[in-house]
Amino acid sequence: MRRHSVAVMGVGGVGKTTYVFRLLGLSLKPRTTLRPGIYRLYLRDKEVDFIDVPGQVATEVARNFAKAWTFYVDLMIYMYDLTDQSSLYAIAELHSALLDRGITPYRRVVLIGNKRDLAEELGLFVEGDEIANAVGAAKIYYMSALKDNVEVLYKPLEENV
Ligand SMILES: Nc1nc2c(ncn2[C@@H]2O[C@H](COP(=O)(O)OP(=O)(O)OP(=O)(O)O)[C@@H](O)[C@H]2O)c(=O)[nH]1
Ligand SMILES: [Mg+2]
Repeated sequence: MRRHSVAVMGVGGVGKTTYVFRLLGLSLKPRTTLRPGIYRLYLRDKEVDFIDVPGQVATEVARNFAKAWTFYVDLMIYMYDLTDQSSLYAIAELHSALLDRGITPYRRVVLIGNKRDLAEELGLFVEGDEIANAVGAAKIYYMSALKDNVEVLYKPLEENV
């Protein structure tokens, strides 16, 4: 079985751990992540190590990632909150903080705009195209890690690892 590594990064509160827990089939409600976590999950014939890092601000997220994982990942998932423009801009900052640390961070990168349910409710939907281009993301996924069916949540993995 081939092993793959995936990391999800974004500033505090965008829904990274919620996403990981849903992929694992856990019904726990996460608290603020305090230290990096690595979770193993299985995707058909693939074994995937999934890295979830804490951090309130971009530079801290980059630092935590560097601590947890010093070599490259197959897939980097940058996540932001669709209702929070600053969480999207933080991705660009996060990205350059990683490059500054001399980490060649990934083979492939995608962007997830999370909290789609909330964005629709509030009528506030921050589109990610520009930042996706800036960081070289292959694709953008809009979803609700909290409410979508798990098949929707698996798409970024199925299509990119
Ligand atoms: N409405 C809505 N809330 C969400 C969604 N995903 C996550 N949340 C909520 O957002 C809050 C933060 O979620 P977490 O998964 O802890 O966020 P995180 O990115 O892991 O945050 P840190 O661990 O601090 O970096 C929680 O209250 C979640 O229930 C979503 O898709 N929709
Ligand atoms: Mg977390």
